Amino acid sequence: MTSRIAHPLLQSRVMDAEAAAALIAPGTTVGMSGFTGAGYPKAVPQALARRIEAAHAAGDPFAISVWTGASTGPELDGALAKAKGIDFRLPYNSDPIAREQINRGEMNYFDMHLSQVAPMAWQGFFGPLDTALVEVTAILPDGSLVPASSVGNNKTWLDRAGQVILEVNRWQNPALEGMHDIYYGTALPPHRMPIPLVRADDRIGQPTFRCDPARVVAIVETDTPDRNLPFKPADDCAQRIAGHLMEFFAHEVAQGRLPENLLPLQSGVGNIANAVLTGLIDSPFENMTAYTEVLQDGMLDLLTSGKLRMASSTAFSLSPEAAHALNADMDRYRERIILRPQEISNHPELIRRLGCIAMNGMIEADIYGNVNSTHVMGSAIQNGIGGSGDFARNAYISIFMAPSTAKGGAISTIVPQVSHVDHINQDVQVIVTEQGLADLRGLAPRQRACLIIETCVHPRYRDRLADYYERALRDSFGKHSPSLLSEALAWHQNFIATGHM
Ligand code: 0RQ
Repeated sequence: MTSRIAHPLLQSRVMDAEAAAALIAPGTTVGMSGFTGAGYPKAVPQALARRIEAAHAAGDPFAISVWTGASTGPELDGALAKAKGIDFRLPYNSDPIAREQINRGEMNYFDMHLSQVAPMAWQGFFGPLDTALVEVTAILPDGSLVPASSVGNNKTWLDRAGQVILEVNRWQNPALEGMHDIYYGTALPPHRMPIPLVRADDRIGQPTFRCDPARVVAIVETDTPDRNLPFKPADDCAQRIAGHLMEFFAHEVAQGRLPENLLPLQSGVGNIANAVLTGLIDSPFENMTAYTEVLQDGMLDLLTSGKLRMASSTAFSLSPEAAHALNADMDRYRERIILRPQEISNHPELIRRLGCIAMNGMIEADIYGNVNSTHVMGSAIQNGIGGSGDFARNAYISIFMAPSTAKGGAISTIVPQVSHVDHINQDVQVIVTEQGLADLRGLAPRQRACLIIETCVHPRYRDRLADYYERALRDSFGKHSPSLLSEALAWHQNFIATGHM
């Protein structure tokens, strides 16, 4: 039972999930592991949810603040949200139950750049961290911890928390040991030093987390897989987006603006991003590298194909089949995958230095190239900005992609004005839909508008958008970024009123 816990003192801290959950008090803050459905604690959050439900049934208030790396799984966000046990959440959520509560105004959600979570926690902006609840693969004889399938903010939670609860998950492959690179050199101003990483495959840290065994109050053993959701097979739309991007990359190489093996790739969450990576398998590009935050099926396939030499990430986000393939061949992948803390995987200094090619999904873009990644109809959160802002602003090329319509064509993803801005036009260099790719680099707002309308908009909406733009050009208060203020958000208002833009 305790073979994964090689530290004698820590063996004596093993208990069941109920006993561990009893150590988390109402009103406290828990820093949990977990990033895009990988490496999150699975037993204690569910036991805590049961405890919270019992407290509520007895008429007692009980809620906690939850900090994580990014999204987790139904056993964590889902269970705690269902119990109405979270009153504050940061920094990224994709759980549908939590999303509903956030959008009903019942849960406070601080959606923030993923690279900034750890530094801000160190600065003390968020208040004290009472408990770190972290899933690990194993505990070594010296008490150091072998991370699991994500690193996220775990180093910071383990360093900062008043007490530590560990879940040792036997499902996590012991051969993960040695894959991680945990950097302990970050500091706050005025003591910050350059981070000594100059290539995507540099290792600058150590393979394990440090953790003083005296601060570990509970260890729970588990055996449950990560969330591991399947991806949709790439449909015609995703394949066309991937095709436009392959052409663009080939063109950039031909122009001498990208090397033949491209530059370190960053790829965001979702089915389109996954399809683009799969598209790269049949591309002429060899010996590629990735410096990204989430490693999806497409990237694993790219590694397997040999086209991708190595990938640096902070987490996996795999389908059950891909997780199985990874686990079956972990010794081989360990040489070519590095998992780092998210403050390093998403660090602006490193993204800028490496010259990443950032490829992220979007909800909508406007004719000037402002991008909304997070909000539906200006007020309902979908997921969060995640790492898209860290990468978009600092990338060598910043690309946003989406189908040109959503909800069966009722919505145009290219609109007169975005209903919420995550990425200002200065951070958006390329927009691609299945209709085409707009390279916006070096273009002024009016030039951008013409190119986006001509290239990216679905034919069903093109004439209306061109008409809006022409009238804006004629009647707008200023002519730098022409806009009809009373009409710019009318498409969204139409959708809310009629179900169609
Ligand atoms: O809703 O599920 O109810 O049908 O939004 O859209 O088309 O499934 O696309 O999975 O690629 O996600 C921007 C959300 C795209 C994602 C976003 C509706 C659509 C559907 C999802 P349904 P799709 P994807 C690194 C990078 C921010 C974080 C980020 C995201 C749902 O890419 O969260 O980039 N990005 N992180 O129907 C209304 C529109 C819509 C719309 C789509 N214009 N209006 N609804 N939808 N467009 C990783 C991390 O940071 C962890």
